[in-house]
Amino acid sequence: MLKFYYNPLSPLSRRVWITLLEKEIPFTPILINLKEGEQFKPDFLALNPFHHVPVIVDDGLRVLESLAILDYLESKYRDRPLLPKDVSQLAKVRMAQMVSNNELSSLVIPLMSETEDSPQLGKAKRKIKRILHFFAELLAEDAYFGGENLSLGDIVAGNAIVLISKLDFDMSQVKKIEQWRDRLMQREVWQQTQPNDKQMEIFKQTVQALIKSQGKNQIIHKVKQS
Ligand SMILES: N[C@@H](CCC(=O)N[C@@H](CS)C(=O)NCC(=O)O)C(=O)O
Repeated sequence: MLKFYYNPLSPLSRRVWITLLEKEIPFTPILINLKEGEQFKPDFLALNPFHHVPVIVDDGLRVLESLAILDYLESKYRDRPLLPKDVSQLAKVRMAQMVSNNELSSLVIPLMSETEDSPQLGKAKRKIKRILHFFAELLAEDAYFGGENLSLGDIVAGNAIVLISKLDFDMSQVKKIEQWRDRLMQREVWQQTQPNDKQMEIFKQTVQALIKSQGKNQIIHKVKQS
């Protein structure tokens, strides 16, 4: 059976976790305790020399990098497709994925580390708002980025948006995105995989400890590579 190396507090693991569950692919979860440094153990480094979760091993094939894993799962497991056939819908799904990755993900760091009066926090919030308006434009009148059905774009972008909401960003500024987020959160798989308040607290403390030990720019750089 497919093995899934993950940590439930890792937003990038969650992309893969949600995809596995939404596609109803059977898997064995293997928890990697990042706080205890299990990602640096030789057995795990043999799977991922860059010491990151998520990783999957399927039929003897090891795949790392969350987006590469999503593409692999979609190509191999054809049931419950998460990519639309229509080319313009597909372009929207890909844009949602890439904008989340390249523009949005790193903005989580200032939300967790800057004080209310910091100019960096104001700048991050303004950029998030710009991204939300762009997502609203992509969604247009559809329920999801891929049209009427959930897509990989919704999983990647939605996962980041739910996290940002949990960091007290006011989503009601862009109603269409707030409603889309609520639509995602009505799905059983999303309720099952999103962190509760206690887990969010642990996540924040872990990121703050990383910022303290490695510096904010280093962490932002790492998130940008995700
Ligand atoms: N580009 C990778 C990044 C994965 C990544 O940064 N994972 C984090 C958790 S969200 C991790 O494993 N951090 C532990 C470490 O780097 O030691 C991906 O998209 O899969």
